[in-house]
Amino acid sequence: MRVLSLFTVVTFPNGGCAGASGDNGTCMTARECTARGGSANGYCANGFGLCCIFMTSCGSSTSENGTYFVNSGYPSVYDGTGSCELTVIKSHPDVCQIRLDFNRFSIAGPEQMHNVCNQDQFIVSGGNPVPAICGNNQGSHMYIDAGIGMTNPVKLTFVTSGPTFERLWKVKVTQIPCSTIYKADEGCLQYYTGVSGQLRSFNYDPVSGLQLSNQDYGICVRMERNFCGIQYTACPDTVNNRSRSFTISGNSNTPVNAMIGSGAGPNNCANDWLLVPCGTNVGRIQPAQALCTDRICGGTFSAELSMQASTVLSTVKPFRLWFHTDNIEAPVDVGNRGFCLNYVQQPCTNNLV
Ligand SMILES: *[C@@H]1O[C@H](CO)[C@@H](O)[C@H](O)[C@H]1NC(C)=O
Ligand SMILES: *[C@@H]1O[C@H](CO)[C@@H](O)[C@H](O)[C@H]1NC(C)=O
Ligand SMILES: *[C@@H]1O[C@H](CO)[C@@H](O)[C@H](O)[C@H]1NC(C)=O
Ligand SMILES: [Ca+2]
Repeated sequence: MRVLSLFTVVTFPNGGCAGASGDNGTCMTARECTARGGSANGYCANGFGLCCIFMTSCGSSTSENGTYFVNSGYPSVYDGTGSCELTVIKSHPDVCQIRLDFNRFSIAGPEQMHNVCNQDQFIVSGGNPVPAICGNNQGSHMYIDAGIGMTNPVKLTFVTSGPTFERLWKVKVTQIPCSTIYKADEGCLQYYTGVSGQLRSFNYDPVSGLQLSNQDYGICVRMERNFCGIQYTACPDTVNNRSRSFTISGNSNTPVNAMIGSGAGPNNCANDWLLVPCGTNVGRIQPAQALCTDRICGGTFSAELSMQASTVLSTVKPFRLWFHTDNIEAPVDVGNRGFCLNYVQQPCTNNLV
């Protein structure tokens, strides 16, 4: 029989753990958790450690990996105005990116003429340029470039102003080491993995979400092994008679065809667009590079001037889209929801290389 003396010290690695509440934390001793400002929430390391959760709100700073940044009064809603800021300090010089997961994200949406976030805003500063967003973004994420070494900290700010609104947010802040394979590619505000998935613009909601103005960012899909192309299809829209799951320009209260290209003119995408590199409708012959269509806008998702939505294939690698909007909507662009696309990667057969 093994006897543990009173003086045996049990050690275990400070790994990630799932707390009893469903939040994720870091496994450590009770004493360490208290010293670092966390709160113990269930056991880990076979009962030798406690799952220490870090949750913080306005005016604080954190260097703890996996910190949850919540609104003042969380889990109750916050209906006040002001500015609520979290400073994120690298836990280690070898941290290159910060991943933000919007577990809860409901703040006032944009004004309804030009869809500009001028009441409430979520602002990220200190990293790569990130467009300000607002509205409802639960389930969405962002990757922030934190630079190399101990650079300026990244700051996350919720600005709330304007009329009464039941705001709620809970943003998980994960620090990603430079050396890991799950780091996002350079220049991707959003980074998706997996053979299939769904991409949505910020504040997308088929019922009442409005496409946000002043956006300009990359959306990347990791090329999985043995996949050579990617197909995008507008998501099903179960609430509108005519699908609004791809409505980027035009008056969406009436049917609007797909528009393509970058020139000026009514059927071009000079102002707001989704760039799908060399996108072609499935079943069409891939054009020569010089004839590629890149920008798609309008109110129908297709790589051709059409009223009929289509699945669009792109074989340009790596897989990435770019979304751009200017700061004008009315009177030409009305009721646009932005986009929701389902993607499926295509295997390196069927003439895809
Ligand atoms: C905890 O981690 C799991 C696994 O990564 C994830 O699916 C879940 O959403 C996380 N929960 C929270 C509240 O962050
Ligand atoms: C932060 O936690 C995640 C898992 O939640 C882990 O993958 C990552 O390596 C951790 N970052 C650091 C700097 O330890
Ligand atoms: C859909 O069309 C029907 C019949 O034209 C109309 O009554 C209904 O209000 C429409 N619904 C929406 C959400 O536009
Ligand atoms: Ca616009």
